[in-house]
Amino acid sequence: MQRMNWAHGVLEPAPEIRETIKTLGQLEGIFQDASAWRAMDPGRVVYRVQAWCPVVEGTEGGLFWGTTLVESGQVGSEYFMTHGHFHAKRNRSEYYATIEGEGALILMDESRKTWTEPMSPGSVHFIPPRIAHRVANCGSVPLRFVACWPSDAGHDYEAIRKSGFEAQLLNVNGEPKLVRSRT
Ligand code: PAN
Ligand code: ZN
Repeated sequence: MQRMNWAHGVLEPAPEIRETIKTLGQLEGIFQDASAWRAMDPGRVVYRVQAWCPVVEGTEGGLFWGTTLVESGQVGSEYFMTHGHFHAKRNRSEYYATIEGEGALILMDESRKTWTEPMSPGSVHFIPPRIAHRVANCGSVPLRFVACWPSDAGHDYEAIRKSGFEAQLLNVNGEPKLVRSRT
């Protein structure tokens, strides 16, 4: 058994809880405005993930539980966001549920069609099979959400590193707007 602190949206530290931090420096090529990215502190934390993986990664039939905290911020006009991925086993799905903050779940299918679902405290999101997913924080406080995904889903980050998402979530006159990078 593990314990969630629901008020803070975090798992209580325990030897079984894996914690990772992603800094701007580790997210090269992810944000659209490369010169804005270069001008920022590479050590600045963009998001933190906790994962409880009670079975060995790759095991069929198990589930993992995680929390993510995306800091508030922008690279140029693009909101701070997670790297984003397809699941390596493309037919594996996932739930996200928001605890605190305001943002958007950005989804993209294999034909690169991209859309968003607004995230706010209490929103629960089903990420269907074969859909790439990432989360942007559009607010002024950290965006915290929990996730539950199959232990054999795996993560394909390479597809996103190579081709990105079809559209970026930008701050346009103070409002989040999905702007297509290609026609
Ligand atoms: C989540 C994500 C987490 C961090 O647990 O892994 O929010 O995002 P990236 O993995 O894109 O860096 C999940 O979707 N697991 O499958
Ligand atoms: Zn996922």
